[in-house]
Amino acid sequence: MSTATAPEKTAGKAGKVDYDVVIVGAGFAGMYQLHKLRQQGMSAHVYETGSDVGGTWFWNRYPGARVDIESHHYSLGFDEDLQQEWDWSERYAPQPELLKYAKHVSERFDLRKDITFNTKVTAADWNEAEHSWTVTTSAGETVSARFVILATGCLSKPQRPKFEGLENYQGELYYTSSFPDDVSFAGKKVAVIGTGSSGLQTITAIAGEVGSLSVYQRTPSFAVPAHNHELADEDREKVKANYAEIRAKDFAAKIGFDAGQNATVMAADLTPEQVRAEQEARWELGGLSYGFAYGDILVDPDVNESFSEFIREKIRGIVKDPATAEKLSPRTYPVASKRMCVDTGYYQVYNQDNVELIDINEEPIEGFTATGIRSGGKEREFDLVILATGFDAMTGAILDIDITANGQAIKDKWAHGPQTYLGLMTSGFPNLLLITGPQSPSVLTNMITSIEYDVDWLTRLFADMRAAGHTKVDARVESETWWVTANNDVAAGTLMPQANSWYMGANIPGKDRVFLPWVGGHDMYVQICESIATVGNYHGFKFEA
Ligand code: NA7
Repeated sequence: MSTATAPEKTAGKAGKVDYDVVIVGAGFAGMYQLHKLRQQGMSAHVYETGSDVGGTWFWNRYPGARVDIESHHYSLGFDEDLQQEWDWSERYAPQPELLKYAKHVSERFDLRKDITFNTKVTAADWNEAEHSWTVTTSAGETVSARFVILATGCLSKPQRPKFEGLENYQGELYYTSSFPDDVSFAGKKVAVIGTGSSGLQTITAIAGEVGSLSVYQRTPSFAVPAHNHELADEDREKVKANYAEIRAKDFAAKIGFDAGQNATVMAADLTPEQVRAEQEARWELGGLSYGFAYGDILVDPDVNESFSEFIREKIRGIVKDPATAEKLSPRTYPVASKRMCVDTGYYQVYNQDNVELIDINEEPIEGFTATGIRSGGKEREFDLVILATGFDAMTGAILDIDITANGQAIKDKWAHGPQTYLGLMTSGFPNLLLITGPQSPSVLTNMITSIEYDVDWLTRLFADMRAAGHTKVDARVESETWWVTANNDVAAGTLMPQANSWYMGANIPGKDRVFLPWVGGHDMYVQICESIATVGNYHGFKFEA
């Protein structure tokens, strides 16, 4: 690295630190980052709130929890032996298997010895004189580190709405985001609030076991069938023989996995019959591929309406009661502008006599009583209530940590939305790095692909800094402003901001409406980050020794 973009050099400022790097979070991002830093001879320590590794898959253990991207895509590709030795059992792996995989990764690379569990990082303060962070944990420990990496996950701060009287409810109450093991549903009167991916998966899994099920829906989801199935040995062998090609395609894809995207083919240029045939084919194929059939689904309102209406038609074909089918049919936002759900028999549940759907727009939830929920002036009694009410996405977990640098708090800087450079740094907070941060492609892609790319990019940054004798990196304000503007502009060119989605922060009362992930695609993001790091010599970053 030359110093063409690093004018503000001061020699030899850095003091001694406990660790080169403190990593926050032991999900796939934190684990892979730890492994890479060790390989580079850096000392790193991970703090994790949970009692084990796995992040999302440690916490989200509600019934039916399952990944919505095919297992072999949603798995780490950095180590050939790891991917050859691991056998996925189903097309879409269930949560217990994903957690087992995460544990396997931690054991295989001997990661646990550098992870402190049951410990939350509560604060981090930048020490300009020493070029280091002082990190404070919930255990009262204080350690210093040259760098802090936030591997805190995009969906890790649960949203827990303050329903009136919730504290008075005497029955069983669970959140999908922290579900206990061994909950029995048999014969019970159960309510589920929330119909995003977690709600849909829970509802589908428990409907056959409960006595009765009442679903409180605020906004219906678009769900496409998973056509999940057990994998045969020959399926696994085929994947294993082709991993190199699969990973290469995943990394080159807009969404971080190959879903047969037709990004350059526009539905508007085709006949309705051709489009219809493609919709049917994608429905039969199953999975998120449906939303990527053409390049204009999230740009052209007419094309989008055709893809929305096709799903509504499928709902009407599955759900026998027309009024229920209509309630389940999304009409207030474009398909794929909120994350679509990948279901395993969700709509069919509503043909059961013991299942009722309550549209809370017609029957607003007034609150909880000791024995149930009151909505629209009517009280229903429940033995068990499940809240599947989502997350304070992308910024929640970061802002939960009291992060300060040079008298500024990140909470204040991001009061009206995140400001990052490439989703990797926020200016004024030196040596604070983000994996799949806000304004990175992250949640609009296969998270594993995004995680691997970000970790590799950061690892190269550290190596280049070490080679150049630099101990401090920060993002330039003007580069950050450019990236934030680009992020908003690209999003504004799509239909995505029309939805009241967690992508927009719209699910959290009081959160500013800002489109949080980079919508320009993983492929373009990689091109930008690569050119900035190599051709641009880390243009937009400034370094000091
Ligand atoms: P989501 O997708 O944010 O779903 C949360 C659901 O809870 C959604 O239907 C919300 O309705 C509903 N919700 C939230 N707050 C309330 C209140 N106060 N009252 C009633 N209903 C409410 O989270 P998930 O955990 O299901 O999925 C997150 C991601 O995980 C998913 O996208 C996949 O990527 C995997 P709303 O739609 O906001 O009207």
